Amino acid sequence: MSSLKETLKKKIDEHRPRTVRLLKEYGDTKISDVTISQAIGGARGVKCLVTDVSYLDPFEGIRFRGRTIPETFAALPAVEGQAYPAVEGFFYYLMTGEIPTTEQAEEVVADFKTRRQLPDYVKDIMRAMPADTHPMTMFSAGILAMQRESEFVKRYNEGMNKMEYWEPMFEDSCNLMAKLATLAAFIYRLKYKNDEQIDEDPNLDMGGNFAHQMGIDAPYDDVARMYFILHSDHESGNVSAHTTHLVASALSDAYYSLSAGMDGLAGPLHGLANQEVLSWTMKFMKGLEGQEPTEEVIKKALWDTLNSGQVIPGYGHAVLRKTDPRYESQREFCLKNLPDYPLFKVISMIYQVAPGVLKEHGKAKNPWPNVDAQSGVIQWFYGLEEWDFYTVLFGVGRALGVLTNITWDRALGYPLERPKSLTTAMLEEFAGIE
Ligand code: CMX
Repeated sequence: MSSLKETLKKKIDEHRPRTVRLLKEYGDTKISDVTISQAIGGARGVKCLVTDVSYLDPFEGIRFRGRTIPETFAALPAVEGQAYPAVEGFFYYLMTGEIPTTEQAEEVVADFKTRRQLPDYVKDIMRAMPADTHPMTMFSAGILAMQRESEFVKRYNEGMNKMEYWEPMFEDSCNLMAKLATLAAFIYRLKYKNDEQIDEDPNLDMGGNFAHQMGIDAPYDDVARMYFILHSDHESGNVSAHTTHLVASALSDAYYSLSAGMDGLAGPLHGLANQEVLSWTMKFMKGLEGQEPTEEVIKKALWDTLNSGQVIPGYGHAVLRKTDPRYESQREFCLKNLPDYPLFKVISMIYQVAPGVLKEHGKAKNPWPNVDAQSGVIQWFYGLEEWDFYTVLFGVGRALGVLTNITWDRALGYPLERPKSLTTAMLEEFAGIE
């Protein structure tokens, strides 16, 4: 058994009694009340999900397994000669809560190398899709197409004991996780580079091989590592995580669940916002017709967007009430690596102006930028200008968190998710409306 699987098994065995005890002895303890506005308003703030993989504080931002973003990057072993850790080592950390040693991280890197080849039938399906298909549709379809490979389904059909569910879920998660960057690069080369595919490099980890198969030079390998890790998890209530968890709760396997989660990520209020930010900014710059952008013109463009009833992409958040640390982390990267890049300067100017505009507008509870406001500029700088591909990158990263979560869902025996609905008339009755 691999070190990752063995450690995970140990953690699961240690954790199970905690969940059992909470259910048996404290099952009736109240943790949340639900108001009418929460029932109508997307369950905002209702505490009814459990995850130990990450926690999102509205003011501090995300912690992965208890560590902030800088603490996580500092704690994980970096890839030899590189600034960022291997994505595979981070996967070990998310799954187990333990920082892997260099050897343990390298073991996952080696294991994923044996799993990352894309089946030919997936390539055929991608090639059969119309040329104008959105890359997120291709990504989700590619994941779904591989469902026939599911170990969970095989074992379930053989009559597996409930206590063992986590194991094939973990295997499916590893098989999928290893293939996602390969699938993403394949889609990219198919869609934008005339289907001129680049063979994998068996010497490289996920981030390195992704950059290689995309055809983008260093330091894009480190950019990929940073990007995938930053986008991995944002506790359980966001649309992609919640969808993946919900679908998996029906004992649907990891392929069905992740494909559904990616469909949620493809919405403009969620992961697609990274493409929206770039398309908004490029449209704005085109409108300048070569003139230098100023805060005044940016302000006007933001107001034009708001006055036409649209949202400012990359700003606002359902939970956060400050600048997203994932934004800050990417901003620091830009300040270090591309401080004078004109597009970064525009993005920085928007950061100076947009919060004030949103405050004045008075609707958004959080006027500060989220992860998506900063990510496109980095991709653009390194030559990835096809912004409709950006959400696929988010998807590869997000899979790290949601696949970890559904493995743990099966380990802890979380049941079918089934909240209760009420009718509008019932709400009116609660409200005392005649
Ligand atoms: N621009 C304009 N209006 C905004 C806004 C923005 N960036 N953010 C919020 N608002 C508006 C909402 O549309 C809502 O308006 P209505 O009352 O007319 O419906 C009002 O402010 C209150 O919304 P909220 O409670 O502050 O925010 P929500 O929890 O409802 O929504 C989010 C959160 C992210 C969908 C929203 O801020 C938004 O649409 N942002 C722009 C899209 C975006 O960047 N999404 C990416 C989020 C991160 C990610 O998941 O990738």
